Amino acid sequence: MPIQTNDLTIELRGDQQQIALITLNRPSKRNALNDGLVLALRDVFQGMPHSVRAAVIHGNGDHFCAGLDLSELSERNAAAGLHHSRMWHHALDQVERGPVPVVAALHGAVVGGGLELASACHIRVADASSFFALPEGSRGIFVGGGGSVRIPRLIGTARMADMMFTGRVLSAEEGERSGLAQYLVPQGTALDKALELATRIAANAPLTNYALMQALPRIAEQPADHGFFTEALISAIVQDAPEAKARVREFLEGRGPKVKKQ
Ligand code: 1HE
Repeated sequence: MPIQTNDLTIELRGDQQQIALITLNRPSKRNALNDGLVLALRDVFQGMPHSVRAAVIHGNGDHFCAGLDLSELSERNAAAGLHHSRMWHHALDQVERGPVPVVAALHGAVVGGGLELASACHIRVADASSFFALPEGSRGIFVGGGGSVRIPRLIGTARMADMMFTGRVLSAEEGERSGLAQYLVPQGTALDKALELATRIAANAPLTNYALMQALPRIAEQPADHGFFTEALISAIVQDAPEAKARVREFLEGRGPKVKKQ
């Protein structure tokens, strides 16, 4: 049964309700993120049902997301702006470091705060209609939803600076080539592909997914020597789980899946 919270819908899918399909549902405003929608995103991830093992976020209508709702920007002073940005950080942190891996299904505009939201997800699938931009540069503002941290990790500082300095709009192909999206699929198929990936992710041992979400990004920020040590700790914990032992045993007994060329 779908749960409706303002402009955000959550629907549980799969035979064990293990997939959460989260829909930005404000198509008349191109899914622009007003405060209510950002807070609803936070609440959805904080209150994720225990059955859920992976989530997909997509946008209703012709676009994934037009970014910050600019109509709420005008009267904000510096202090309010600071708190507003921190509110976005907190909400998108629930996506990135929250309970489950998240796949973003992208189409149409993935711009400004919409790109910041997509960057907080763990995998991005773009269909051929997708385009990526950071119009903050030309609007006289700056990213405030974690984009300056997350986007350079995907595409590098130089590409992000180019997008903001020049208003460059990347096509779906350019987005995929530069690292904004990990999958490029035909128009209209991003959601299907994202659901397929989420179903695969949901079948992993939960501790493996936990390590990928919590340890991998932290290791990437550590000096190499610390990273190797953290890796040893987390890999020891993950392999100790009964589920890991059972999966390895299945393979050794000829029952586990082999790695197949795609
Ligand atoms: C909006 C917004 C919005 C659309 N805030 N209302 N983001 C931007 O600078 C992108 C601004 N939007 C656009 O460039 C275009 O709307 C799109 C390329 C996304 C889509 O174009 P289109 O032709 O399909 O739609 P439209 O006719 O431009 O917009 C339809 C309606 O949505 C219209 O309202 P209406 O009442 O006249 O029907 C638009 O005003 C409204 N709309 N986008 C408010 N963003 C944490 S900091 C993040 C900082 C940022 O994200 S800055 C970048 C903001």
